[in-house]
Amino acid sequence: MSQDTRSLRRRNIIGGADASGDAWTPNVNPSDTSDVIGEYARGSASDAQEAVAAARASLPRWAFATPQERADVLDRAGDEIVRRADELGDLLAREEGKTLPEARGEVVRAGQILKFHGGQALRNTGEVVDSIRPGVEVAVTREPLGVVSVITPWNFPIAIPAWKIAPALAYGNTVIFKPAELVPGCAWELVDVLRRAGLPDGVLNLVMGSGRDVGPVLTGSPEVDGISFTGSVATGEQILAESAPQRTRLQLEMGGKNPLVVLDDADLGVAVEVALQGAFGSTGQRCTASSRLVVTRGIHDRFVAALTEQMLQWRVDDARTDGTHMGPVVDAAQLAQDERYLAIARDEGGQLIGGDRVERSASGHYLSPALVVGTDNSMTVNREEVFGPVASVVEVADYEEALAVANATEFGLCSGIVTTSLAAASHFRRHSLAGMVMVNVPTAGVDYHVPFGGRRASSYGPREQGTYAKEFYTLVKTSYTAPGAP
Ligand code: UN1
Repeated sequence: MSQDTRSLRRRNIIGGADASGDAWTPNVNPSDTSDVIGEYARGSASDAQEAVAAARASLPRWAFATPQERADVLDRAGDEIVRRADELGDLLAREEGKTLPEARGEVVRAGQILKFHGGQALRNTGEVVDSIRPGVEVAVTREPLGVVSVITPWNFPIAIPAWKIAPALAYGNTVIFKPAELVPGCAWELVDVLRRAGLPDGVLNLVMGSGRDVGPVLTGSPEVDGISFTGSVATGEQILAESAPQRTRLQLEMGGKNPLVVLDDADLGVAVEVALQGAFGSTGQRCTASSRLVVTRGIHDRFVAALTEQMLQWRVDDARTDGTHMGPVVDAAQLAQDERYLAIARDEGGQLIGGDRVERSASGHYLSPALVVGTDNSMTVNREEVFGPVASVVEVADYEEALAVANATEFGLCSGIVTTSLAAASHFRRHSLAGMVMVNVPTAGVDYHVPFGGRRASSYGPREQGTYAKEFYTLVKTSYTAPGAP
């Protein structure tokens, strides 16, 4: 590690300027905990208050900016992110631990998201309708929601911030952005790119730090009109309770316990590949991960054998080493949580394959992919989100039982099925109680131009992404005009 890197310090960005402050959090590489990327500001409640005030003050300027100005900023920023995909992908892999190809892909996706919403800024169309009264015209238009708190998790350090911030800006809102403490590096770069792309001061404010310190201001202030949050169910429910008295508009994306159904008629190669990527891609640290593999009897043993064989060949290593299939777990606390769930799964009667600590030359949080076989759907590992490289297998008799097990969860983010039967695929698409249904593709890894979100305990509020993002980020106005005297 070079001396330069050691001395890297990044401040919060409030009102367009570097904020003062003297509390810092080291940004540690989970592949090599001796590698400190830099020190990032740990904001206070008063920083958060200043950021809310700056966002409020700049709202008229941005809410009435031309769509062209908003489009240009987002488009320029998107171009820069795509151009710097190698460099930013390296930073992402280094601070979060997903592999370089995964990290680079996420950076490119973030750039594409910014450019997509740049285009959307120019398409904020409304409706003009004849009134039921003669001589009156009715117009339905969309105005910015206002000041929005964007609170993001550590597992997609640039794509999730991009898919919340880009539509917020496209529709004329101002933002206070609070990234997860573990991944301030990509967050800072994203804000820096956007400010250099021409965003006026105060439109996008960055408050890094602990949720305990800055969260109550960002979620409880009467000056905040909306909160877009992705993270745990517990935090989401706390935000729901704390923001209710202010009637703040909410968009909450929380956990998942996503089923992947594998039917007897599936192509075995497709089933194994879809399960591997869905369960263990990004170290399984995705709310869209396929964590419950619901497999019919006729293919169960062949599927488990083939999946195990592939899984045991996966190389778990430094996220930035060539040939690594799976990077480390994000930190020691998450690793302890993963291992706790593996112990519970074993105690409740599951048989564990893999799930071992792995030693590498550098000290990182390495865990090999884990498959728990012989489980039933009532076991803890099938009810609670682990958020690690852990999948369990539930054997079922037939499609009907598979569908019932798939739907028997308090969550409802996504679901998948691997089958060659059009009838089964069509039935599953209609009857799955999830917000997103995947047929013969992994449950994780979504497109950015279509809606994202789930049902039940997974999601609350309007959908994210694509054209649907405007439902959260705009207020509808219906105006009646009588041009002349009646
Ligand atoms: C994806 O699977 O492409 O936190 C995205 C998460 C989700 C994003 C998943 N909100 O894992």
